[in-house]
Amino acid sequence: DNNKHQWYYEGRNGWWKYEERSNADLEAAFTSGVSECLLLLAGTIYCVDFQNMVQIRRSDPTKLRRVKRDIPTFPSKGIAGIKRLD
Ligand code: V3L
Repeated sequence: DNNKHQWYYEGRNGWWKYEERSNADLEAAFTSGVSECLLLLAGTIYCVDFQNMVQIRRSDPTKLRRVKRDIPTFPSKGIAGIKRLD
């Protein structure tokens, strides 16, 4: 089931949800057992490393964020940089 889990990346003081397409790609890759997943986000390539649970910018590996896989109701800042309205 692809809607039981949500992937999150770390922001300054909380977690952002990945947008739907990236979330589906991450979930498919993770459940297939591969060690990483490449994402193209607004023209920038990122690698999500499932061993270390980090997202790394390919062109600058110092740009690293923690990622997590959790339930969809885990508190988040919003989706892919779009702030949650509350
Ligand atoms: N999905 C969407 N945008 C991303 C992602 C992603 N998985 N990864 C990086 N970016 P870096 P606060 C984030 C954006 O890691 O206030 C948030 O989505 C990233 O956006 O250095 O710190 C917010 O829009 C950043 O703008 O390669 O919580 C913004 O940061 C840019 O790519 C501020 O969030 C460079 O990220």
